[in-house]
Amino acid sequence: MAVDLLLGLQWGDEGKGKIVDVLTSNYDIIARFQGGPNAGHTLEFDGIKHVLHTIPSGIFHPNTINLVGNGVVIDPVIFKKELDNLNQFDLDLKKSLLISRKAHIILPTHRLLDAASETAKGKAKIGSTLKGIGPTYMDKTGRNGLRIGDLELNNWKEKYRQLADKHEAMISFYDVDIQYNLEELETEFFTAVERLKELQFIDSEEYIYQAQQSGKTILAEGAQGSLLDIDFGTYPFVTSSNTTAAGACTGLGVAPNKIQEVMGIFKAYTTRVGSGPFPTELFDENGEKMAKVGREFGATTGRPRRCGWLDLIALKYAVQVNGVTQLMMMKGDVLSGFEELKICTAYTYQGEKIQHFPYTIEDESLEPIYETLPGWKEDLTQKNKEDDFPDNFKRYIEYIEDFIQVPIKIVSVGPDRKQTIIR
Ligand code: 2SA
Ligand code: MG
Repeated sequence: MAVDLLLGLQWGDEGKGKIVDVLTSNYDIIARFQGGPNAGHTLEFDGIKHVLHTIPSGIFHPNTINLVGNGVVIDPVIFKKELDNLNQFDLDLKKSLLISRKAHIILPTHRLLDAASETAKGKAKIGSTLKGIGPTYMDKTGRNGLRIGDLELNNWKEKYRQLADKHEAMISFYDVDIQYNLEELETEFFTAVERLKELQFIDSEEYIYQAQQSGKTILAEGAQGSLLDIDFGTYPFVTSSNTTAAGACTGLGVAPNKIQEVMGIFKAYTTRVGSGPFPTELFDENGEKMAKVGREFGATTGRPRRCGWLDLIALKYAVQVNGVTQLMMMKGDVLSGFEELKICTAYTYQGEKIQHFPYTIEDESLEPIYETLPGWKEDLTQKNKEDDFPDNFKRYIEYIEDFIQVPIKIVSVGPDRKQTIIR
């Protein structure tokens, strides 16, 4: 059987958690392939909100296997907290949650290094989530990392010590004032590692292969968004993993010709949390309204998200890089009550009109060119079929489909599982 992908097409927070949760019943396995506790995937059902960071969003479905793939970076401390939060549910995590032996581990000193690096950068900081993501991937590609499988070896604490000592030397190199008590952090870390060891560590690429051979259905769940991809995002204001479709191949060990549907999620407007360029960003009451109605706060850090109009040049770029076969539009309900809506359909760049995503969008000369569409007043959150949508909302959807040339298969009109219209 083939593997389907579900990816965010903007700067993250498109609503991946909700859609995975809605789609889970179609799949046997939900697998995360990159990122780590920087992610915040929000699920809402029975009137309660749940935020997941490293654990895949299929975890609330009793018959689904949830796999944390080799491309993910795991902080045992945060992972343990997530497990503790799941205690209130009757879940058999020893069976339903599997971890790749090849996934890399975030050490407490990785988090400190993240903070030191950001502090040293001052105004030029990336606006990272301070979860140690960048330093951990640096150790992975630098061939120094500690992996989940190492925890099964007798000498893993020696490996740990070597790496942590190196990090301490690096922290002092940064010449910034970072206060920490490593002993306390390590006690917490070692306790969390023991909890993690109660779960199943597996050779996940073999597991995924055998699952495919036996006809199981697999959904790869992306984290962050395409514009935060280490190669194709707005570098250096990106995360440190490949968030795009190719990342699912390397982050799980799935062959490219085994990928079938590539589902791309986008918000009906745009948000970004952290630093970096954002051409359609709004600094007026329209942006404030999106932030307020859309409750746009970081699900991991609580930071307010920047808001702006939908950028179809950026969206088309993400669709191209990922090979998106179907789109899902989230949070159209947030745009109710706007007199008119702007959509970016081109940029002026160095004096010329362009319709592609250039090398850098940080260029001062880059300005969005907008089309204006009429807004709608009606509340969408109670609509349960497309026929009931206001005409101008239908027009908004059709405009996007025409421009991108990929069908929008799901329209979400609210955070709950039930507020999902399949087309
Ligand atoms: P990092 O921590 O090294 O990955 O940060 C690098 C950049 O990537 C951005 N980033 C994110 N952007 C949106 N959502 C993310 N997850 C959380 C959420 C974020 C939060 O769901 O709301 O709570 O603040 C996420 N994770 C990383 C980050 O802002 C940097 O720009
Ligand atoms: Mg999020």
